[in-house]
Amino acid sequence: MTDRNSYYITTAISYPNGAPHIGHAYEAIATDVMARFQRLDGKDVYFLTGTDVHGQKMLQTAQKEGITARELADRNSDRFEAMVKALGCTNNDFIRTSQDRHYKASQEIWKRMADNGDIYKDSYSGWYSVRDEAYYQEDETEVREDGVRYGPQGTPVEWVEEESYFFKLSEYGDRLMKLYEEHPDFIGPNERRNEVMSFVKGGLKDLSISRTTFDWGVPVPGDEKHVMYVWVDALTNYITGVGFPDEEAELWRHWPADAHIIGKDIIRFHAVYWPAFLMSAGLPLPKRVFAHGFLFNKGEKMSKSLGNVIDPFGLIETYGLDQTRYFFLREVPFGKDGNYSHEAIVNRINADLANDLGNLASRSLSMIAKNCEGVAPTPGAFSAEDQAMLDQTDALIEICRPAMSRQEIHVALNAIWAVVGEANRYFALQEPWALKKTDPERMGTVLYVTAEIIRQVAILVQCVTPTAAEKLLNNLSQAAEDRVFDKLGAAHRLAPGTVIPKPEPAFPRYVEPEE
Ligand code: ME8
Repeated sequence: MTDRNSYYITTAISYPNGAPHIGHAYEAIATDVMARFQRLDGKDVYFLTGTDVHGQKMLQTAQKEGITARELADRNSDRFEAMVKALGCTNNDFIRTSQDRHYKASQEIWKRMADNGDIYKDSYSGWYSVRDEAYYQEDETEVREDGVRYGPQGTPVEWVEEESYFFKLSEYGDRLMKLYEEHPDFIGPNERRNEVMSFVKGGLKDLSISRTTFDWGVPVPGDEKHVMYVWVDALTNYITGVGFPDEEAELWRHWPADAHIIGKDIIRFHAVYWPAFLMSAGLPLPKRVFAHGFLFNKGEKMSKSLGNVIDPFGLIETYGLDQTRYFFLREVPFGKDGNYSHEAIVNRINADLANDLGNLASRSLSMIAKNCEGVAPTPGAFSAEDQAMLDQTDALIEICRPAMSRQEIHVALNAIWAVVGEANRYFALQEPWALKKTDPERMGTVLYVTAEIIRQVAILVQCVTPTAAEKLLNNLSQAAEDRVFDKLGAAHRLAPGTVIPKPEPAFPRYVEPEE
Protein backbone atom coordinates (compact mmCIF):
# COMPACT_ATOMS: atom_id res chain seq x y z
CA MET A 1 0.00 0.00 0.00
CA THR A 2 3.01 2.25 -0.52
CA ASP A 3 2.11 5.60 -2.00
CA ARG A 4 4.72 6.35 -4.65
CA ASN A 5 4.55 10.02 -3.85
CA SER A 6 5.26 9.51 -0.15
CA TYR A 7 8.48 10.68 1.46
CA TYR A 8 8.99 9.50 5.02
CA ILE A 9 11.98 10.92 6.85
CA THR A 10 13.04 10.54 10.49
CA THR A 11 15.67 11.75 12.92
CA ALA A 12 17.10 9.53 15.61
CA ILE A 13 15.05 9.82 18.78
CA SER A 14 17.19 11.46 21.45
CA TYR A 15 17.83 10.25 24.98
CA PRO A 16 16.24 12.91 27.16
CA ASN A 17 18.75 12.28 29.97
CA GLY A 18 19.82 15.92 29.82
CA ALA A 19 19.00 19.12 27.99
CA PRO A 20 19.18 19.04 24.19
CA HIS A 21 22.50 20.20 22.75
CA ILE A 22 23.69 21.46 19.41
CA GLY A 23 24.31 17.92 18.07
CA HIS A 24 20.61 17.18 18.52
CA ALA A 25 19.70 20.53 16.99
CA TYR A 26 21.97 19.89 13.99
CA GLU A 27 20.26 16.61 13.18
CA ALA A 28 16.79 18.15 13.57
CA ILE A 29 17.63 21.13 11.36
CA ALA A 30 19.16 19.00 8.62
CA THR A 31 16.24 16.62 8.61
CA ASP A 32 13.80 19.51 8.54
CA VAL A 33 15.58 20.99 5.53
CA MET A 34 15.21 17.69 3.69
CA ALA A 35 11.56 17.34 4.71
CA ARG A 36 10.78 20.89 3.56
CA PHE A 37 12.66 20.35 0.31
CA GLN A 38 10.63 17.27 -0.58
CA ARG A 39 7.38 19.00 0.41
CA LEU A 40 8.23 21.96 -1.85
CA ASP A 41 8.94 19.40 -4.54
CA GLY A 42 5.39 18.10 -4.27
CA LYS A 43 5.93 14.99 -2.14
CA ASP A 44 3.52 13.68 0.50
CA VAL A 45 6.04 14.13 3.32
CA TYR A 46 5.91 12.63 6.78
CA PHE A 47 8.61 13.78 9.20
CA LEU A 48 8.99 12.11 12.58
CA THR A 49 11.20 12.99 15.52
CA GLY A 50 10.97 12.39 19.26
CA THR A 51 12.62 10.99 22.37
CA ASP A 52 13.95 7.58 23.40
CA VAL A 53 13.10 7.36 27.07
CA HIS A 54 14.05 3.84 28.16
CA GLY A 55 17.30 2.13 29.10
CA GLN A 56 19.86 2.10 31.82
CA LYS A 57 21.33 5.50 31.02
CA MET A 58 18.00 7.21 31.65
CA LEU A 59 17.50 5.21 34.82
CA GLN A 60 20.96 6.02 36.20
CA THR A 61 20.56 9.75 35.50
CA ALA A 62 17.15 9.77 37.19
CA GLN A 63 18.58 7.97 40.23
CA LYS A 64 21.37 10.55 40.48
CA GLU A 65 18.80 13.34 40.38
CA GLY A 66 16.56 11.61 42.89
CA ILE A 67 13.56 11.40 40.57
CA THR A 68 11.90 8.57 38.65
CA ALA A 69 12.97 7.77 35.12
CA ARG A 70 9.50 8.69 33.94
CA GLU A 71 9.73 12.12 35.58
CA LEU A 72 13.12 12.69 33.98
CA ALA A 73 11.79 11.55 30.61
CA ASP A 74 8.72 13.78 30.76
CA ARG A 75 10.60 16.86 31.88
CA ASN A 76 13.37 16.63 29.33
CA SER A 77 11.17 15.39 26.48
CA ASP A 78 9.26 18.64 26.87
CA ARG A 79 12.53 20.51 26.33
CA PHE A 80 13.36 18.47 23.23
CA GLU A 81 9.91 19.14 21.87
CA ALA A 82 10.36 22.86 22.58
CA MET A 83 13.73 22.76 20.84
CA VAL A 84 12.43 21.34 17.57
CA LYS A 85 9.70 23.96 17.63
CA ALA A 86 12.22 26.74 18.25
CA LEU A 87 14.30 25.43 15.34
CA GLY A 88 11.35 25.85 13.01
CA CYS A 89 11.04 22.11 12.39
CA THR A 90 8.00 20.98 10.42
CA ASN A 91 7.79 17.52 12.00
CA ASN A 92 4.36 15.92 11.70
CA ASP A 93 4.62 14.19 15.06
CA PHE A 94 6.84 14.02 18.13
CA ILE A 95 7.00 10.50 19.49
CA ARG A 96 7.97 9.55 23.04
CA THR A 97 8.68 5.89 23.54
CA SER A 98 6.77 5.96 26.84
CA GLN A 99 3.51 6.20 24.88
CA ASP A 100 1.01 3.32 24.88
CA ARG A 101 0.97 3.12 21.09
CA HIS A 102 4.69 2.46 21.22
CA TYR A 103 4.43 -0.34 23.79
CA LYS A 104 1.87 -1.96 21.52
CA ALA A 105 4.09 -1.66 18.44
CA SER A 106 7.21 -2.91 20.24
CA GLN A 107 5.44 -5.94 21.68
CA GLU A 108 4.00 -6.74 18.26
CA ILE A 109 7.34 -6.64 16.45
CA TRP A 110 8.81 -8.78 19.24
CA LYS A 111 6.02 -11.35 18.76
CA ARG A 112 6.59 -11.45 15.02
CA MET A 113 10.31 -12.01 15.47
CA ALA A 114 9.54 -14.74 18.01
CA ASP A 115 6.95 -16.34 15.68
CA ASN A 116 9.62 -16.41 13.02
CA GLY A 117 11.77 -18.50 15.36
CA ASP A 118 14.42 -15.82 15.87
CA ILE A 119 14.18 -15.33 19.66
CA TYR A 120 15.44 -17.71 22.35
CA LYS A 121 16.17 -17.49 26.07
CA ASP A 122 19.70 -18.00 27.45
CA SER A 123 22.03 -16.07 29.69
CA TYR A 124 24.27 -13.19 28.70
CA SER A 125 27.68 -12.43 30.02
CA GLY A 126 29.80 -9.75 28.46
CA TRP A 127 30.67 -6.07 28.23
CA TYR A 128 28.09 -3.34 28.17
CA SER A 129 28.42 0.41 27.78
CA VAL A 130 25.62 2.25 29.53
CA ARG A 131 26.57 5.51 27.81
CA ASP A 132 26.22 3.90 24.36
CA GLU A 133 23.53 1.42 25.48
CA ALA A 134 25.57 -1.13 23.54
CA TYR A 135 27.03 -4.61 23.97
CA TYR A 136 30.62 -5.04 22.84
CA GLN A 137 32.85 -8.02 22.12
CA GLU A 138 35.89 -8.20 24.38
CA ASP A 139 38.21 -7.53 21.42
CA GLU A 140 36.38 -4.26 20.75
CA THR A 141 37.30 -3.01 24.22
CA GLU A 142 40.61 -1.97 25.80
CA VAL A 143 41.87 -1.25 29.29
CA ARG A 144 43.48 2.20 29.37
CA GLU A 145 46.13 3.68 31.65
CA ASP A 146 43.48 4.67 34.19
CA GLY A 147 42.68 0.97 34.65
CA VAL A 148 39.20 1.39 33.19
CA ARG A 149 37.98 -0.71 30.26
CA TYR A 150 36.58 1.31 27.35
CA GLY A 151 34.47 0.42 24.32
CA PRO A 152 35.18 1.45 20.72
CA GLN A 153 33.43 4.83 21.13
CA GLY A 154 35.58 5.73 24.12
CA THR A 155 32.92 5.12 26.78
CA PRO A 156 33.48 2.90 29.83
CA VAL A 157 32.08 -0.63 29.72
CA GLU A 158 30.92 -2.83 32.59
CA TRP A 159 30.57 -6.57 32.96
CA VAL A 160 26.96 -7.78 32.70
CA GLU A 161 25.74 -11.27 33.51
CA GLU A 162 22.05 -12.08 33.49
CA GLU A 163 19.28 -14.18 32.01
CA SER A 164 18.39 -12.72 28.64
CA TYR A 165 16.48 -13.28 25.44
CA PHE A 166 18.58 -13.39 22.31
CA PHE A 167 17.87 -12.48 18.72
CA LYS A 168 19.46 -14.79 16.13
CA LEU A 169 21.41 -12.03 14.47
CA SER A 170 24.11 -14.55 13.50
CA GLU A 171 21.72 -15.96 10.91
CA TYR A 172 21.27 -12.64 9.14
CA GLY A 173 24.83 -11.94 7.96
CA ASP A 174 24.36 -13.20 4.40
CA ARG A 175 21.02 -11.51 3.95
CA LEU A 176 22.44 -8.23 5.23
CA MET A 177 25.47 -8.44 2.92
CA LYS A 178 23.12 -9.10 0.02
CA LEU A 179 21.09 -6.04 1.03
CA TYR A 180 24.17 -3.78 1.06
CA GLU A 181 25.39 -5.16 -2.25
CA GLU A 182 22.08 -5.07 -4.09
CA HIS A 183 21.11 -1.69 -2.68
CA PRO A 184 24.32 0.33 -2.58
CA ASP A 185 22.29 3.38 -1.50
CA PHE A 186 21.01 1.67 1.62
CA ILE A 187 23.82 3.20 3.70
CA GLY A 188 25.31 6.65 3.19
CA PRO A 189 27.84 8.14 3.10
CA ASN A 190 30.26 5.60 1.63
CA GLU A 191 32.67 5.56 4.59
CA ARG A 192 29.82 4.35 6.77
CA ARG A 193 28.78 1.74 4.23
CA ASN A 194 32.31 0.34 4.20
CA GLU A 195 32.45 0.38 7.99
CA VAL A 196 29.17 -1.54 8.30
CA MET A 197 30.09 -4.04 5.60
CA SER A 198 33.39 -4.88 7.24
CA PHE A 199 31.64 -5.26 10.61
CA VAL A 200 29.11 -7.69 9.15
CA LYS A 201 31.76 -9.54 7.14
CA GLY A 202 33.63 -10.06 10.41
CA GLY A 203 30.74 -12.32 11.53
CA LEU A 204 27.68 -11.50 13.62
CA LYS A 205 26.93 -12.90 17.08
CA ASP A 206 23.43 -13.32 18.42
CA LEU A 207 22.22 -10.18 20.17
CA SER A 208 21.01 -9.97 23.74
CA ILE A 209 17.64 -8.20 23.50
CA SER A 210 16.28 -8.14 27.05
CA ARG A 211 17.34 -7.15 30.55
CA THR A 212 16.20 -8.37 33.96
CA THR A 213 18.22 -6.26 36.38
CA PHE A 214 15.93 -3.22 36.05
CA ASP A 215 12.38 -2.66 34.92
CA TRP A 216 12.48 0.67 33.04
CA GLY A 217 11.51 -0.48 29.57
CA VAL A 218 8.88 -2.21 27.49
CA PRO A 219 7.89 -5.55 29.09
CA VAL A 220 8.66 -8.62 27.00
CA PRO A 221 5.33 -10.15 25.95
CA GLY A 222 4.62 -13.27 27.98
CA ASP A 223 7.61 -12.84 30.33
CA GLU A 224 7.24 -9.63 32.27
CA LYS A 225 10.35 -10.24 34.36
CA HIS A 226 12.21 -9.03 31.26
CA VAL A 227 12.19 -5.60 29.69
CA MET A 228 13.30 -5.18 26.10
CA TYR A 229 16.84 -4.02 25.39
CA VAL A 230 16.38 -0.30 24.78
CA TRP A 231 17.48 -0.43 21.13
CA VAL A 232 14.77 -2.96 20.24
CA ASP A 233 12.05 -0.59 21.31
CA ALA A 234 13.91 2.56 20.21
CA LEU A 235 14.26 1.44 16.59
CA THR A 236 10.62 0.38 16.54
CA ASN A 237 9.61 4.04 16.99
CA TYR A 238 9.98 4.49 13.23
CA ILE A 239 7.05 2.17 12.58
CA THR A 240 5.02 3.13 15.66
CA GLY A 241 5.04 6.66 14.27
CA VAL A 242 3.23 5.58 11.10
CA GLY A 243 0.60 3.44 12.76
CA PHE A 244 2.17 -0.02 13.24
CA PRO A 245 0.79 -2.59 14.00
CA ASP A 246 -2.34 -1.27 12.30
CA GLU A 247 -1.35 -1.89 8.71
CA GLU A 248 -4.72 -0.49 7.61
CA ALA A 249 -3.90 2.85 9.25
CA GLU A 250 -3.92 5.88 6.99
CA LEU A 251 -0.33 6.68 7.96
CA TRP A 252 1.03 3.24 7.15
CA ARG A 253 1.19 4.36 3.51
CA HIS A 254 4.45 6.06 4.48
CA TRP A 255 6.29 2.85 5.39
CA PRO A 256 8.98 1.98 4.39
CA ALA A 257 10.86 5.14 5.34
CA ASP A 258 12.78 6.90 2.61
CA ALA A 259 15.53 8.09 4.93
CA HIS A 260 16.56 7.60 8.54
CA ILE A 261 18.87 10.50 9.43
CA ILE A 262 21.18 9.66 12.33
CA GLY A 263 24.65 10.40 13.69
CA LYS A 264 27.64 8.25 12.78
CA ASP A 265 27.92 6.77 16.28
CA ILE A 266 24.68 4.81 15.86
CA ILE A 267 25.08 3.46 12.33
CA ARG A 268 25.47 -0.16 13.51
CA PHE A 269 22.06 -0.15 15.19
CA HIS A 270 20.36 1.29 12.12
CA ALA A 271 22.15 -0.51 9.33
CA VAL A 272 22.61 -3.93 10.95
CA TYR A 273 20.13 -4.57 13.78
CA TRP A 274 17.16 -2.64 12.37
CA PRO A 275 17.03 -4.29 8.92
CA ALA A 276 17.57 -7.69 10.57
CA PHE A 277 14.64 -7.11 12.97
CA LEU A 278 12.44 -6.01 10.08
CA MET A 279 13.42 -8.99 7.90
CA SER A 280 12.61 -11.27 10.81
CA ALA A 281 9.23 -9.60 11.38
CA GLY A 282 8.45 -9.75 7.65
CA LEU A 283 8.26 -5.98 7.23
CA PRO A 284 9.65 -3.88 4.36
CA LEU A 285 13.05 -2.26 4.90
CA PRO A 286 13.79 1.46 4.92
CA LYS A 287 15.32 2.71 1.68
CA ARG A 288 18.26 4.55 3.18
CA VAL A 289 20.11 5.18 6.40
CA PHE A 290 22.30 8.26 6.34
CA ALA A 291 24.79 9.07 9.08
CA HIS A 292 25.91 12.65 9.55
CA GLY A 293 29.11 13.64 11.32
CA PHE A 294 29.71 15.08 14.76
CA LEU A 295 29.84 18.73 15.71
CA PHE A 296 32.69 19.99 17.82
CA ASN A 297 33.20 23.26 19.64
CA LYS A 298 36.38 24.76 18.13
CA GLY A 299 37.71 21.27 17.59
CA GLU A 300 36.86 20.03 21.09
CA LYS A 301 34.30 17.40 21.90
CA MET A 302 31.41 19.01 23.75
CA SER A 303 30.86 17.67 27.22
CA LYS A 304 29.23 18.77 30.42
CA SER A 305 32.53 18.45 32.28
CA LEU A 306 34.40 20.72 29.82
CA GLY A 307 31.58 23.24 30.16
CA ASN A 308 31.54 23.88 26.39
CA VAL A 309 28.15 22.44 25.50
CA ILE A 310 26.33 24.73 23.11
CA ASP A 311 22.71 25.43 23.92
CA PRO A 312 20.62 25.58 20.76
CA PHE A 313 18.16 28.06 22.26
CA GLY A 314 21.06 30.43 22.98
CA LEU A 315 22.33 30.15 19.39
CA ILE A 316 18.95 31.06 17.95
CA GLU A 317 18.70 34.01 20.28
CA THR A 318 22.18 35.25 19.48
CA TYR A 319 22.30 34.72 15.72
CA GLY A 320 18.72 34.21 14.60
CA LEU A 321 16.91 31.10 13.46
CA ASP A 322 17.55 31.23 9.71
CA GLN A 323 21.16 32.20 10.33
CA THR A 324 21.74 29.23 12.66
CA ARG A 325 20.10 26.80 10.24
CA TYR A 326 22.07 28.12 7.27
CA PHE A 327 25.39 28.16 9.07
CA PHE A 328 25.49 24.51 10.07
CA LEU A 329 24.31 23.20 6.76
CA ARG A 330 26.56 25.39 4.62
CA GLU A 331 29.65 25.18 6.79
CA VAL A 332 29.73 21.44 7.38
CA PRO A 333 29.54 19.02 4.44
CA PHE A 334 26.68 16.78 5.53
CA GLY A 335 28.19 13.44 6.54
CA LYS A 336 31.49 14.94 7.77
CA ASP A 337 32.42 16.22 11.20
CA GLY A 338 32.25 19.95 11.67
CA ASN A 339 33.11 22.82 13.91
CA TYR A 340 31.25 25.65 15.45
CA SER A 341 32.84 28.97 16.33
CA HIS A 342 31.50 32.48 16.78
CA GLU A 343 33.83 33.85 14.09
CA ALA A 344 32.75 31.26 11.54
CA ILE A 345 29.05 31.83 12.08
CA VAL A 346 29.37 35.64 11.96
CA ASN A 347 31.34 35.38 8.75
CA ARG A 348 28.67 33.24 7.09
CA ILE A 349 25.88 35.54 8.27
CA ASN A 350 27.51 38.70 7.03
CA ALA A 351 29.18 37.42 3.86
CA ASP A 352 26.72 34.91 2.41
CA LEU A 353 23.41 36.06 3.80
CA ALA A 354 23.55 39.80 4.48
CA ASN A 355 25.95 40.78 1.67
CA ASP A 356 25.57 38.30 -1.12
CA LEU A 357 21.88 37.48 -1.06
CA GLY A 358 20.38 40.14 1.21
CA ASN A 359 22.09 43.13 -0.41
CA LEU A 360 21.53 41.96 -3.94
CA ALA A 361 17.82 41.56 -3.24
CA SER A 362 17.52 44.93 -1.46
CA ARG A 363 19.45 46.86 -4.08
CA SER A 364 17.72 45.39 -7.11
CA LEU A 365 14.19 45.42 -5.70
CA SER A 366 14.61 48.94 -4.30
CA MET A 367 15.64 50.11 -7.75
CA ILE A 368 12.53 48.53 -9.24
CA ALA A 369 10.33 50.07 -6.57
CA LYS A 370 11.85 53.48 -7.22
CA ASN A 371 12.55 53.53 -10.93
CA CYS A 372 10.06 51.16 -12.50
CA GLU A 373 6.86 52.48 -10.97
CA GLY A 374 6.92 49.75 -8.38
CA VAL A 375 6.25 46.88 -10.77
CA ALA A 376 8.46 44.25 -12.38
CA PRO A 377 9.52 45.76 -15.73
CA THR A 378 8.86 44.12 -19.07
CA PRO A 379 12.27 42.90 -20.20
CA GLY A 380 13.67 43.65 -23.64
CA ALA A 381 15.57 41.02 -25.64
CA PHE A 382 17.94 39.09 -23.37
CA SER A 383 21.67 39.58 -23.97
CA ALA A 384 24.05 36.61 -23.86
CA GLU A 385 24.93 37.57 -20.26
CA ASP A 386 21.26 37.74 -19.26
CA GLN A 387 20.54 34.40 -20.84
CA ALA A 388 23.58 32.75 -19.25
CA MET A 389 22.47 33.97 -15.81
CA LEU A 390 18.93 32.74 -16.32
CA ASP A 391 20.12 29.38 -17.64
CA GLN A 392 22.36 28.88 -14.63
CA THR A 393 19.46 29.72 -12.33
CA ASP A 394 17.01 27.47 -14.16
CA ALA A 395 19.47 24.58 -13.85
CA LEU A 396 19.62 24.79 -10.04
CA ILE A 397 16.75 22.43 -9.32
CA GLU A 398 18.38 19.71 -11.42
CA ILE A 399 21.49 20.00 -9.23
CA CYS A 400 19.60 20.29 -5.94
CA ARG A 401 17.18 17.41 -6.50
CA PRO A 402 19.73 14.58 -6.80
CA ALA A 403 21.95 16.20 -4.17
CA MET A 404 19.13 16.37 -1.64
CA SER A 405 17.98 12.85 -2.36
CA ARG A 406 21.50 11.76 -1.36
CA GLN A 407 21.51 14.06 1.70
CA GLU A 408 24.24 16.21 0.13
CA ILE A 409 22.71 19.38 1.49
CA HIS A 410 26.00 21.26 1.17
CA VAL A 411 26.16 20.46 -2.56
CA ALA A 412 22.74 22.03 -3.08
CA LEU A 413 23.65 25.10 -1.01
CA ASN A 414 26.99 25.54 -2.77
CA ALA A 415 25.23 25.50 -6.12
CA ILE A 416 22.62 28.03 -5.00
CA TRP A 417 25.22 30.38 -3.55
CA ALA A 418 27.38 30.02 -6.66
CA VAL A 419 24.43 31.46 -8.61
CA VAL A 420 24.03 34.20 -5.99
CA GLY A 421 27.74 35.02 -6.41
CA GLU A 422 27.42 35.10 -10.23
CA ALA A 423 24.33 37.27 -9.93
CA ASN A 424 26.29 39.77 -7.85
CA ARG A 425 29.02 39.91 -10.50
CA TYR A 426 26.39 40.27 -13.22
CA PHE A 427 24.70 43.12 -11.35
CA ALA A 428 28.00 44.92 -10.75
CA LEU A 429 29.08 44.56 -14.39
CA GLN A 430 25.75 45.62 -15.89
CA GLU A 431 25.63 48.72 -13.67
CA PRO A 432 21.86 49.25 -13.80
CA TRP A 433 22.27 52.47 -11.77
CA ALA A 434 24.33 53.92 -14.64
CA LEU A 435 21.87 52.59 -17.25
CA LYS A 436 19.13 54.57 -15.57
CA LYS A 437 20.21 57.65 -17.50
CA THR A 438 21.80 56.12 -20.60
CA ASP A 439 19.44 53.24 -21.42
CA PRO A 440 16.44 52.89 -19.09
CA GLU A 441 15.00 50.01 -21.10
CA ARG A 442 18.20 48.03 -20.66
CA MET A 443 18.14 48.91 -16.96
CA GLY A 444 14.65 47.39 -16.81
CA THR A 445 15.90 44.19 -18.40
CA VAL A 446 18.84 43.86 -15.98
CA LEU A 447 16.57 44.48 -12.98
CA TYR A 448 14.05 42.02 -14.32
CA VAL A 449 16.71 39.30 -14.72
CA THR A 450 18.00 39.98 -11.20
CA ALA A 451 14.51 39.86 -9.70
CA GLU A 452 13.83 36.58 -11.50
CA ILE A 453 17.03 35.09 -10.08
CA ILE A 454 15.97 36.23 -6.61
CA ARG A 455 12.54 34.69 -7.10
CA GLN A 456 13.99 31.29 -7.93
CA VAL A 457 16.67 31.42 -5.24
CA ALA A 458 14.05 32.42 -2.65
CA ILE A 459 11.80 29.51 -3.63
CA LEU A 460 14.73 27.11 -3.24
CA VAL A 461 16.06 28.46 0.05
CA GLN A 462 12.67 28.30 1.77
CA CYS A 463 13.81 24.93 3.09
CA VAL A 464 16.89 26.37 4.80
CA THR A 465 16.03 29.95 5.70
CA PRO A 466 12.24 29.86 5.77
CA THR A 467 11.63 33.20 7.48
CA ALA A 468 13.91 35.24 5.25
CA ALA A 469 12.75 33.41 2.12
CA GLU A 470 9.19 34.30 3.03
CA LYS A 471 10.18 37.97 3.23
CA LEU A 472 11.90 37.79 -0.16
CA LEU A 473 8.86 36.17 -1.74
CA ASN A 474 6.59 38.74 -0.09
CA ASN A 475 8.82 41.46 -1.52
CA LEU A 476 8.19 39.88 -4.92
CA SER A 477 4.40 39.66 -4.24
CA GLN A 478 4.40 35.92 -4.91
CA ALA A 479 1.16 34.06 -4.14
CA ALA A 480 1.37 31.06 -1.81
CA GLU A 481 0.74 28.58 -4.62
CA ASP A 482 3.63 30.06 -6.60
CA ARG A 483 6.21 29.30 -3.89
CA VAL A 484 6.82 25.70 -4.91
CA PHE A 485 9.44 23.97 -7.06
CA ASP A 486 6.91 23.45 -9.80
CA LYS A 487 7.16 27.19 -10.42
CA LEU A 488 10.93 27.19 -10.93
CA GLY A 489 12.46 27.54 -14.36
CA ALA A 490 11.77 29.30 -17.65
CA ALA A 491 8.13 28.25 -17.95
CA HIS A 492 7.10 30.34 -14.93
CA ARG A 493 9.09 33.55 -15.13
CA LEU A 494 8.27 36.51 -12.89
CA ALA A 495 5.28 38.20 -14.51
CA PRO A 496 6.06 41.71 -15.75
CA GLY A 497 3.74 44.10 -13.93
CA THR A 498 4.02 42.19 -10.61
CA VAL A 499 3.90 44.73 -7.80
CA ILE A 500 7.36 45.25 -6.23
CA PRO A 501 7.03 47.45 -3.15
CA LYS A 502 9.98 48.95 -1.27
CA PRO A 503 11.57 45.73 -0.02
CA GLU A 504 11.65 44.66 3.57
CA PRO A 505 15.22 43.60 4.48
CA ALA A 506 15.45 39.80 4.73
CA PHE A 507 18.95 39.19 6.11
CA PRO A 508 20.21 41.66 8.73
CA ARG A 509 23.95 41.93 9.39
CA TYR A 510 25.31 40.55 12.64
CA VAL A 511 26.70 43.39 14.72
CA GLU A 512 28.76 42.60 17.82
CA PRO A 513 26.89 43.81 20.90
CA GLU A 514 28.49 46.79 22.67
CA GLU A 515 30.68 45.76 25.59
O1 ME8 B 1 21.76 7.84 20.23
N1 ME8 B 1 27.14 16.12 16.89
O2 ME8 B 1 20.33 9.26 21.35
P1 ME8 B 1 21.32 10.50 21.62
C1 ME8 B 1 26.26 15.63 16.00
N2 ME8 B 1 18.54 7.41 21.63
N3 ME8 B 1 25.32 14.74 16.31
C2 ME8 B 1 25.25 14.32 17.57
C3 ME8 B 1 26.15 14.78 18.57
C4 ME8 B 1 27.12 15.74 18.17
N4 ME8 B 1 28.02 16.27 19.01
N5 ME8 B 1 25.84 14.15 19.73
C5 ME8 B 1 24.78 13.34 19.46
C6 ME8 B 1 20.69 8.09 20.75
N6 ME8 B 1 24.43 13.43 18.16
C7 ME8 B 1 19.56 7.08 20.69
C8 ME8 B 1 19.02 7.03 19.28
S1 ME8 B 1 17.32 6.11 17.43
C9 ME8 B 1 16.26 4.83 17.28
C10 ME8 B 1 17.88 6.06 19.06
C11 ME8 B 1 23.34 12.70 17.48
O3 ME8 B 1 20.49 11.49 22.37
C12 ME8 B 1 23.48 11.19 17.60
O4 ME8 B 1 24.39 10.72 16.66
O5 ME8 B 1 22.59 10.05 22.19
C13 ME8 B 1 22.06 10.75 17.34
O6 ME8 B 1 21.79 10.61 15.96
C14 ME8 B 1 21.22 11.87 17.94
O7 ME8 B 1 22.11 12.98 18.11
C15 ME8 B 1 20.62 11.49 19.28
O8 ME8 B 1 21.64 11.07 20.16
